[in-house]
Amino acid sequence: MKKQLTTALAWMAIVLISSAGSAAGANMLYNGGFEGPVENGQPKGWKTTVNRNTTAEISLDSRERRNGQQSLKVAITPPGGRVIVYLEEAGAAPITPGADYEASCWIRTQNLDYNRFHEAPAFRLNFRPQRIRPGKVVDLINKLQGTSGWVQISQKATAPENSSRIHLDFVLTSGTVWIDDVSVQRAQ
Ligand SMILES: [Ca+2]
Repeated sequence: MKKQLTTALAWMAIVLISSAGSAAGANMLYNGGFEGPVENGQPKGWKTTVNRNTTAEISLDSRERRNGQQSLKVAITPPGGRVIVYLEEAGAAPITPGADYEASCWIRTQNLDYNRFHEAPAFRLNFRPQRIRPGKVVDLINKLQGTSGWVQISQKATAPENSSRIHLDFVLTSGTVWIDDVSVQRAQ
């Protein structure tokens, strides 16, 4: 009887570890596909901020999506400005300091451009409270110029010793961007 109980506890431990997302290959983001509900005007697990003097429309789009029922759509009117879409603290499982992580997303763009300050749209990966310097940044103009349709963008980073969570965001400047299937995984 005692042995059976020990086996059951061992099983529970395995299930708990894998559901916390620390196993390699599991997506640590809870709403990376933007399928969750809208809470306080924001997609669950995410926050969006629109800078002053920026005209933007942010919505969940059920027509243009890579997976599931919807994607996040951000449409910024020329001459552009700055919208930040960032992962909320509670939007991902905690990380293991010293481990390697790969962040990936799928993006589709239309009339993507710099803003009036010549700032480029970007997909950024970092950690908190301790950050990596420099942080990982993919310039979306550089990566997506001349493309149409959904494109996958990935980047890797090692979590610093005093970090406990991922900081992931999109800086959007001008034009329309659809984002779907965002994931962060332990690198294999
Ligand atoms: Ca989706």
